[in-house]
Amino acid sequence: MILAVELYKAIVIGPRNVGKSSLVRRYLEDIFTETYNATIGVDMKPTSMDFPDGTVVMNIVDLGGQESFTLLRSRFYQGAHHVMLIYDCTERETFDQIVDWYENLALSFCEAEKNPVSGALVGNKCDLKENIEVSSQEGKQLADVLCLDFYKTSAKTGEGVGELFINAATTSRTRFGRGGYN
Ligand SMILES: Nc1nc2c(ncn2[C@@H]2O[C@H](COP(=O)(O)OP(=O)(O)OP(=O)(O)O)[C@@H](O)[C@H]2O)c(=O)[nH]1
Ligand SMILES: [Mg+2]
Repeated sequence: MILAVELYKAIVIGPRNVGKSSLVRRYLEDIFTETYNATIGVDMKPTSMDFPDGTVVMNIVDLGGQESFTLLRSRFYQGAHHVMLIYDCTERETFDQIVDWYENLALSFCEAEKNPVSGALVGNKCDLKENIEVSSQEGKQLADVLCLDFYKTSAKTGEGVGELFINAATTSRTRFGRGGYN
């Protein structure tokens, strides 16, 4: 029996400095660095995941969060099967921006896609327990309103990171079945 390969595109978005690239790095390379190197534009990282009934290749598209990339970013929204929308749970300002990010994303999707946005809202840096400004309960409530799954993560300790990316593959499979780009 020949097992099919399914191809999906997952985009990682959210304000600058919230830890998007760190989450991707933790998942793909299992490392964490304290120094901040802003993503200039976009960083694409394909990865494969084996399931009992076949392989998923997921192109992880990590988009720089700086204002100056707003226009560029929206081009990479097209064709996405899954979105990971990240905020920093120690910076309320980043949580307050999430609805705007979601609306921009939804606008691009409505123009270009048949399907509504689906994915996860992610409260990162949950290891910094003393500095939490946004509770998990608030995060979960907003995720429910936006019809997204909710994850609490730490790129530093690895908490929730594997689950987040496996969820990206499994929900893409559930929604788009075999195929993706095929
Ligand atoms: N304590 C802690 N620090 C984190 C965590 N994730 C990221 N950081 C730190 O936060 C800073 C920003 O991380 P990045 O992953 O570069 O953030 P980004 O969202 O990709 O930023 P842009 O590319 O500019 O949009 C770095 O100094 C990281 O070390 C985390 O889970 N816990
Ligand atoms: Mg980055």
